[in-house]
Amino acid sequence: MKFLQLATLIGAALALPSDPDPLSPRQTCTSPKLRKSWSKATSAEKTAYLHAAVCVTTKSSRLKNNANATLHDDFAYVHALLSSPQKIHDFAGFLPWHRFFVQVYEKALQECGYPGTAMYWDWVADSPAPSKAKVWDSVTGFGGNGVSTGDNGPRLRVIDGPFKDFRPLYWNTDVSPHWLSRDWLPAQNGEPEISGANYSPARMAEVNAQTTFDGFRQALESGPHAAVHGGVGGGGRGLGDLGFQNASPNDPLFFLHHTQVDRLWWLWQQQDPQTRTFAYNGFHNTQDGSQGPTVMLSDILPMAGLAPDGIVKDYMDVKGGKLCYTY
Ligand SMILES: [Cu+2]
Repeated sequence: MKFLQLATLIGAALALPSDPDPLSPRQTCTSPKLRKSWSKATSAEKTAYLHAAVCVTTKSSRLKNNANATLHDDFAYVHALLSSPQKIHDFAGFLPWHRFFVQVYEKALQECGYPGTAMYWDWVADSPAPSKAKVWDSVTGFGGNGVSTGDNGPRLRVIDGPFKDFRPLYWNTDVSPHWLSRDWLPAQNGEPEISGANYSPARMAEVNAQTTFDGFRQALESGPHAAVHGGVGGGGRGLGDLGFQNASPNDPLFFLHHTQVDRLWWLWQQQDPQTRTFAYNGFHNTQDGSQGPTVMLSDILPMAGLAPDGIVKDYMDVKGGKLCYTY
């Protein structure tokens, strides 16, 4: 009896609110989960990931704004919705927002029975020959380049791999069902296909040389990040989902691309964790192109109903706030 009373008292003392004031001290993260490179994962791990990623394309929508939408479609819809007007790209919020977005997708995979964590495509390592990357494997990957099949409008259809029969619903926020598409940029002027020269180790070293958060963000977003989108998705031709910003999450590879972007930010933070983990600066976008207000760690990260909105400060430290992982 005495023990029970004591246990009850201790229990009451430990019963902290489950979701304290978001600006209060961070939750602890004692065993961060490791996020792996696709090229280093085992076949079993890759199979489990792909199985869950296919499951996400069959689960029903959380947003319920279209009867034919799936949970995967929700990701493309929310990303497009928050891009016009622009709330998630072309300013400091790009990095924490996409970190949050990857985490929401990682949870969706886990709700589909996946026991692992988000994985990344290390396109810096693969930049000399991007078309040889393991992510394109037709069995233990996402399938390869699209081809002209005549049944996909102008878009090039992905015809192998687990997503060959996947039909994303949206293009922008418009209902526009189509087959998943890719349109690799060819090798040219002696440089690798898929725009590989633009995310080489040398290019990435230039990005890493940036010493301010927003300098780094801008160099990464408009440099290697954009080059991968364009390289896989057809650049200005835009005949592949990943190549058009407001359709890009249609391609499940988007999340491996953005986990890599997230990892590169983490690597930059790790060069000087004391000053860089919470380094956040720059200005908000405005619709007329003028300079908006200064960004703050207390800014909201909107998720438009796909998940409860977040706050920037909870997405700066991969081992704090709402996060608990490492690379
Ligand atoms: Cu984006």
